[in-house]
Amino acid sequence: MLRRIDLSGDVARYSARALRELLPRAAFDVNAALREIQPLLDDIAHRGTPAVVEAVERFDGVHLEHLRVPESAIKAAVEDLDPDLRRAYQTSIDRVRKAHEAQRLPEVVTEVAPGGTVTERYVPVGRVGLYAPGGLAVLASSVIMNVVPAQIAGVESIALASPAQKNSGGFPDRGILAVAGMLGIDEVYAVGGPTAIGMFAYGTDECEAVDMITGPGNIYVTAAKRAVRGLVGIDAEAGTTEIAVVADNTADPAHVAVDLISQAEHDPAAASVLITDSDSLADAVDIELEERVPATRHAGRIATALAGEQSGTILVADMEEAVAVADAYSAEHLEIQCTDASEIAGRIRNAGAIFVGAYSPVSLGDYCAGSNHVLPTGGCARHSAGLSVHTFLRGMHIIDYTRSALEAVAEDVVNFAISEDLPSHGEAVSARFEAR
Ligand code: HSO
Ligand code: ZN
Repeated sequence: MLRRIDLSGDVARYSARALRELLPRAAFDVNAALREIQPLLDDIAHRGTPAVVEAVERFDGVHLEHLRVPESAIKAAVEDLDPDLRRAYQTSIDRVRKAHEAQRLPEVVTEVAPGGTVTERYVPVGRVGLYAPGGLAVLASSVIMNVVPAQIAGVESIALASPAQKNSGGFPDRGILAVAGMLGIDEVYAVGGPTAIGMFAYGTDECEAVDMITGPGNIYVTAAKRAVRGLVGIDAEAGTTEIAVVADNTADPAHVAVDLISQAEHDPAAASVLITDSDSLADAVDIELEERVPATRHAGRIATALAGEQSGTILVADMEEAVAVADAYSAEHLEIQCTDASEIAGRIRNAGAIFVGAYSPVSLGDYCAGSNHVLPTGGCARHSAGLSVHTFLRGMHIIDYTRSALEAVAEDVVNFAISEDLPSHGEAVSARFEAR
């Protein structure tokens, strides 16, 4: 079922970059999507609300009198929640809060020289727009993953946008509304896709412009975020989801298979990659996949994702090669299902998040582990982290020197400035100590 790429014994011959070229990965042409949606963004920038209303009508088939969802609809969604689902939402919220509390950054004052301090202060972004996609799966869990870190960071104003659903009376999905209500978010817009990104970035008379936009979405949402970046801050660009599993012959092939299937369920373009030193495990996983995929609810897109260019099994000689391949691939989600899983996990440098051992599947992290599920895709885990409290904080230096502290360093500033042919920079310091 999964195509095989046999690198066993060869891994050390390649640089990480060359290795990356050999590994499966989906092509993701954001700039082509950007060309398609630029006129929409320009229209929203110029005409505001009417442009948003027309776009919602065109793309979602819903005519909105107001973009903003009334608070009564949010309250009703919370009240109507099935008790079991409410408990699941609450478990997720509680655990995500608990784990993200650890990401708070304290203010640090450093006395660099006697009388001269530099303070590292973290200031939350003022207003954030969170996007929760509709599409193939409407993900209420993503609202939790975005809102909780923003709230812990201290963001004062949080707006949420999610596509109007035809079968929800023109409101966003009820699960999304319910989670928003449970999190205390009352500013919700029934606007989806790149339209929502334009609305947040440029602002309209109904929705004040934001300082930062976060949240996942399809390639058009990603393209829109790329287009407005700079005008507003954005989190990392989200691509299609991916899972890599490092497994040896002690792994349970059924566990590996169900996890590969779980993320393939998101999208026909999702990537499921197995990295193993065991031919027999690779065969057993293939057998499990053959048996299980047809019985899944979304068999069509799962089969497409698993058979796609972006998925496959990478055969390696040993765990050392497995670690090198996993690092080169830099998966959004990396599972380690082998002996000494936590030791192997400790050697990994590039991954959005690492799921250790037989009982930490990615889908636990998608909902209820406490970890964040907004993670870098497409190899971006080499240089970027997932969404966190830090995403919503800006470090700021506060510089406070006394007269004598400045005087003590004045000569160094003057000499440095002269060397750059910027003598007035030096004079700004020395003038303070000249007799007048
Ligand atoms: N695996 C997705 C997140 C998600 N899964 C939400 C289910 N719901 C990207 O990390
Ligand atoms: Zn998922």
